[in-house]
Amino acid sequence: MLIKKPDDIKSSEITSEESYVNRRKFLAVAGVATAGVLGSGRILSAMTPAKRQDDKPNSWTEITTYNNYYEFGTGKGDPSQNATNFRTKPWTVKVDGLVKKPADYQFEDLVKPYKLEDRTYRFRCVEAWSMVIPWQGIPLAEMIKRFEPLPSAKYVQFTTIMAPDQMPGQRQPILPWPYVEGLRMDEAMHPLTLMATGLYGKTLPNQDGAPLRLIVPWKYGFKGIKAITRISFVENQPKNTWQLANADEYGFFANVNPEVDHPRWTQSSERRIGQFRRQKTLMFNGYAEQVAKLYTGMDLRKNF
Ligand SMILES: Nc1nc2c(c(=O)[nH]1)N[C@H]1C(S)=C(S)[C@@H](COP(=O)(O)O)O[C@H]1N2
Ligand SMILES: [Mo]
Repeated sequence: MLIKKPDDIKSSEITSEESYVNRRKFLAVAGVATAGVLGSGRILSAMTPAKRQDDKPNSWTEITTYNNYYEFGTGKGDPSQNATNFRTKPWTVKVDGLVKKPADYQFEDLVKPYKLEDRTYRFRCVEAWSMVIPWQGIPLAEMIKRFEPLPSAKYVQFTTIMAPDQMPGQRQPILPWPYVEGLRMDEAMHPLTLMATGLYGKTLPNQDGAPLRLIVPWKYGFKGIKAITRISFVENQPKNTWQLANADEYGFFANVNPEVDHPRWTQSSERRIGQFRRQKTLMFNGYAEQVAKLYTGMDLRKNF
């Protein structure tokens, strides 16, 4: 059956990661209407499995005007409009919990010891759109080593700044604020995991999570928490914001997995922003060779 995928629906119609509206009924109805409008050729081409398309980076404009950042609004264009005056200086990151060197680090002191690395990664949102993004940043492992976590630290929790005066979304109960995320220690220490400070070799724009945001390229985009102000080392698996909002639809791991559909849409394919043809989604977003071993023996249907 042809139904509208979340990214085929105009952003003005939905905020598709929101869990509050049961969209199933609407999707079924919209699907009937859509099938009548499209020619059968269009339907066929949309159904034909696409060849893997090139991984040419998305443009600066695409990456900085099509965003998810609910603190600045739920529309894709809202963050670029509303985050322009967000203050990222001065910026403090509190490091606490099970570490030998807990401290309040000034952003400049936090990044000073490292050479920034350029890393172009595939980025896959749980809403089934994707981009290729040339990040700049610091491997999270290098940053974590400096804090000297204790052996009892099994997970890392990240917290976004709470600034309702600057973030209009935080003045409304769109999500439980502040936004939080977590990684298992081995995921946090994996060489692919990046603490991003930049984009295309430039300072990270506010709408993309300045001054500091997480990038875990084999996971859905929501793991990439923005405007991080606290890093806590903990013993027990912390919950993330989307789990807190809707535990049936969003899990802790959020590994990109084309075989495990979201309850409301397929995850087997994706639309690369700027391209028309959908393409197949790859296991672990194409990074299986590097990361599959982190999950051996785990049931990935249960641990979604
Ligand atoms: N603090 C915070 N971080 C966040 C979000 C958010 O709403 N608030 N959205 C997440 C989601 S759902 C995605 S897809 C990515 C989007 O990152 P981008 O706008 O840089 O592409 O940010 C993630 N990080
Ligand atoms: Mo997302």
